[in-house]
Amino acid sequence: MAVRSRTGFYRQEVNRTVWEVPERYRDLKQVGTGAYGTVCSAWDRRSGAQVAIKKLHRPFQSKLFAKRAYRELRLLKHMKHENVIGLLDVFTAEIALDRFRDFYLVMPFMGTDLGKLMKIQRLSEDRVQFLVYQMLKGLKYIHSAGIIHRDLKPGNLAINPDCELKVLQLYLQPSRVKLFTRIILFHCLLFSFLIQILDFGLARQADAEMTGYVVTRWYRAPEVILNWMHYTQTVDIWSAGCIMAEMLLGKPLFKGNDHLDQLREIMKITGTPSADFVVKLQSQDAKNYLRSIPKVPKKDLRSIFNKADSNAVCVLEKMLLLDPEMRVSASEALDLPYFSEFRDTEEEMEALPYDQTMDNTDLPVEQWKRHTFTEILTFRPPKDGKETSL
Ligand code: 0RX
Repeated sequence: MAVRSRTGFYRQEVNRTVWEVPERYRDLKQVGTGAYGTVCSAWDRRSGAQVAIKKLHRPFQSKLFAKRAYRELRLLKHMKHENVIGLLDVFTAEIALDRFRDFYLVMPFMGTDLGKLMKIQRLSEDRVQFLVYQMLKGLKYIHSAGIIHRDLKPGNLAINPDCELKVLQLYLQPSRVKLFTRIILFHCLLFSFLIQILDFGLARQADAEMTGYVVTRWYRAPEVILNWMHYTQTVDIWSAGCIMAEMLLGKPLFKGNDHLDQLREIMKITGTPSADFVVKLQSQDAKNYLRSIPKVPKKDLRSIFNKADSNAVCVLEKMLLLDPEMRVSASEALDLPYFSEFRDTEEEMEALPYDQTMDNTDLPVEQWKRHTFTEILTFRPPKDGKETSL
C-alpha cells in the first residue's frame, strides 16, 4: 500500500526519483541534474510566479555531502540582494528529525544565463555597462559578507527573462504613462536584463573538469589555477574582468588548452610578473618557473579593446592584474567613472556578516542533519514572498 503524503503535500516522480512537494508548487519539469542534485522549474500557485526547486541528491549520504548541503542552505538563506540569488522557500515533507532524509530549496526561476546569452547575441556597449554594474553590485554584497564565490563565470550569472516585463509593469500604470513613455523606451532598450549571481554547482568539479580546453577554467584567476598562494576575494574580481572582457569582445579572453597554456595566454596580455610579485608566492616551483621564462611586457588593453569606451578599458586595467593585491575591489570598482551614469548607491548595499565557523568544522552526519533541520525550521520567507511550507 502506498504511504500517504504529508497533508498539504503531493508526490510526483521526476527522473525516476520521488519528489514530495507542497501543493502550491505545480507543473514540475526537470531543468538540470548532476551528482549533487536535480532542479525543476515549477509554477507557484500562491504567488503566480515561476520558481526553481532544487532537490539535493541524498544529502546525508556522507559527511561531505551533508556539509555541502548545509552550507548551500545557509548561504542561500543569507543572500538578500537583487543581484544575488535568494531563497523563496525551503521545505521537507518530514515532520520529525528522525525521518528527515531530503529537503528542497525554492528560488526565483532564472530562464537563462550570460553564457547562453553571449552565444546568441553580441551585447551593445550600453548593455555591457549595465550588466557589469549589476555583477559588481552583487559581488560587493557577497564579499561584504566575507564570502568568496570562487567559480564566477558566465554560466553562473543568471538572467531573468521577466525583467523586461517587470519594467513595463512598473511604468505602465495609467497615471504614469505620459510622464514615463520616454523612460519606458529607454529602459526597454537598455535595462532589459536583471543579473543574479548564483552557483549552479550541480556536478562535481573534479580535476578532470579543470583539465584541457574547458570553460570551467577560463575564468579562474592564475593564483587559483596554479596554486600559487592562499587566495582571497580578488579571485572573483579576476573572473569578473574576464567576463567583462568577453562581453566586449564577443569571445573568451583567455582560452587555454591546459593549466600552463592558460597562464601563457594570460601573460601574453598581463606581461610576466614582476620580481616583487614572484617573491610573494608560496610555491617554490612556481617561483622557479616564473623566474626561468623570458620576460614579456604588459600589453596596453586599449590595443585589444580598441572599440570600447576608454572608461571601460580603465575598469579592465584595474581588474586583470596578475598580482591579486593590486586588483580593485568590487566596492572600489563601482566608484569608477564607467558606472557613474547608472549609480544608485542605495542599491549597492552591504550584507550582514556571515558566520563561517561551521565551514571549518568536522561533524558526524547526524549533527549536520540536525543543524540543517533547524535551519529549515527557522527559515522566514522574504517580505514579498509567501510563508514557508513547513
Ligand atoms: O545558487 C546556488 C548557490 C549559491 C551560492 N552562493 C554562494 C556564493 O555567492 C553566491 C551565492 N552557494 C551555493 C549555491 N544554488 C543554486 C543555483 C541554481 C539552482 C539551484 C540552486 O537552480 C536554478 C535556480 C534558478 N533558476 C533556475 C535554476
